[in-house]
Amino acid sequence: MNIGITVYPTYGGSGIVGSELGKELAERGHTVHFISSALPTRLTKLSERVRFHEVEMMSYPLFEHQPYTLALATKMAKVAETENLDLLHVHYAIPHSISAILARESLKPQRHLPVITTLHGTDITLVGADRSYLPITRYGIVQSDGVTAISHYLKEATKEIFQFDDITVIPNFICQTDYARHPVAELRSALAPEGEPLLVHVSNFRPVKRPVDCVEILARVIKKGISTRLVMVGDGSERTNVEHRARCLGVYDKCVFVGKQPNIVDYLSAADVLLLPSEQESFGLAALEAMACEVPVIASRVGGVPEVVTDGETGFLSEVGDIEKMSEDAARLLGDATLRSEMGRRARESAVARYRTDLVIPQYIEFYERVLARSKRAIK
Ligand code: GMT
Repeated sequence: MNIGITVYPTYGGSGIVGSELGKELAERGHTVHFISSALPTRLTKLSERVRFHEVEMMSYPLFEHQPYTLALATKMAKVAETENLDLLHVHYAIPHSISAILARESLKPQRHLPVITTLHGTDITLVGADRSYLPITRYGIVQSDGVTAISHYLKEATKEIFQFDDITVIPNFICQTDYARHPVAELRSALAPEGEPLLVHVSNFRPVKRPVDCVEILARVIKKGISTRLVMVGDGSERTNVEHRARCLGVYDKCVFVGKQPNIVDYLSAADVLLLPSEQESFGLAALEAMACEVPVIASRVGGVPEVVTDGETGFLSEVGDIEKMSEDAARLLGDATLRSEMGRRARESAVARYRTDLVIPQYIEFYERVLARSKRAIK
């Protein structure tokens, strides 16, 4: 198949999933055309089967804001024609599904170009549910030729908010060979010079991730007499608040802020426990990546997280903001190497058994085939 994929190219789970999906499809013989405002961060290697088409924006004095949605639609239609795309697969409903539908409509006189939308979370729960965006988000979803969601929770949330339920759940995935714990002795001793076990947090530091809770947990764990450090991977609007709170709590020297990192697996391989205290999480890709690297997860019992992390088996779940319970769980894990490695082993087993690429990627391919067959039948 010739597949057009659109993602947000910057940091964020949906961009990672869309990019990794494209690479996996290419490995299975399909040709993938990424259509985006910039080269997605995970797309380090382009090839004959993985191509990139940049959306160019025309600046004009009349345009106070450049109309990206229209520029994207124009590019999608152009690539669809020149590269003979079989379908467009967009990740994140707003504005990608709207652009794809516009592209499809503009090509209608010539042919039908099926549009598939994958919902990732905040496109529904935050953006889509904002009253001002609700009707247009609903339109994008309803008008798509196929819709997938990355968790059962998200499917239910979409049903409730948009009264639309023709949604196929295809979960996020990990490549079990790329995401595996490996020796990182040098990094480990740089992060934990006294050999102490490490807490890690990986996110885009947006308020929804509640990264400040991580330093609150760190301070409480240290107070319980456990020697540890917290590695903060990523960057975003909350970082200054996190640093400020760490200073107030007197634990700033126990935190290592490493910013955005391309080699997440190295940091996970150096870590002992992942903290994911999010306010909302429709899946929790960071949890899955950690589990694949044998790192047990301490997370909020929210959204799709309980589908990924089994409480008491592969990590511990708590109510949002319950930093006391999260600290107790963290202290328990950090203070007990046997429990940690037992949970880490089960976490890896569970991640691989349920979310490995050779289980999930075929689900996307079958879904594409189903949508294509349905579209062909509708045209006849
Ligand atoms: O929250 C983020 O990190 C970004 C956001 C996105 O769409 O890029 O993530 C959402 O999609 C991820 C990939 O499917 C999920 O793992 C995250 O749980 C989801 N984030 C939220 O629901 C808050």
